[in-house]
Amino acid sequence: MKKWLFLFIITSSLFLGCSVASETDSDLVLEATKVSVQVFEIPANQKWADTKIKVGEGDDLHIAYFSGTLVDGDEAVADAMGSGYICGHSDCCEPLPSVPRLALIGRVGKDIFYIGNGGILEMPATGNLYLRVNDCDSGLYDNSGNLSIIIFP
Ligand SMILES: [Ca+2]
Repeated sequence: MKKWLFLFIITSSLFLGCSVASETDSDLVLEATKVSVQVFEIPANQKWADTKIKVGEGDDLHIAYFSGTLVDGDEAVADAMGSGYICGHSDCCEPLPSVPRLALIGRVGKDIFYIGNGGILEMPATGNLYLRVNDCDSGLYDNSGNLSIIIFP
C-alpha cells in the first residue's frame, strides 16, 4: 500500500512537472539529481544491525521509512513510528526508553537516537550507523516482520 502511495506521489510529481513545462514558451527541462540510495531491511526480531555506512559527527543523512509492518506479540505496527507504548524511565530495557516501543532507532558509537519514519537527521557522532527497532533484547523473541528503509546522503 505504501509503495503504491509512493509511486502515486512520484507519478503525480512527474505530471505536475509536465504541466508546468507546457505553460511556457520554451519547455522547462527538468534534471533529476542523481543520488546513491541504499535500501535496508531491518528485522523486528534482531539487535543492532550494522549498515556499514560511515558517518561523521554533524553529517546530515536522509533516512526514510519505505514499507513494512512490524508485529510485537499481538500488536501490529504499520510503519516505523512505533507502538503507542512508551516505557519512559531510564531503567527500562528498551535501548531508547523515551520513544515508542518498536520505533526505528539508530546508533552511532554510544549515541542512540530516534528515527521513526525518518527525515534529515544530523549524526551525533562519528562511526558506523547501526539500526534496530526499539524493543528490549529480551522482548525480541515475539517480534516478526521488517522495515524497509531508504538511506541517502
Ligand atoms: Ca517484543
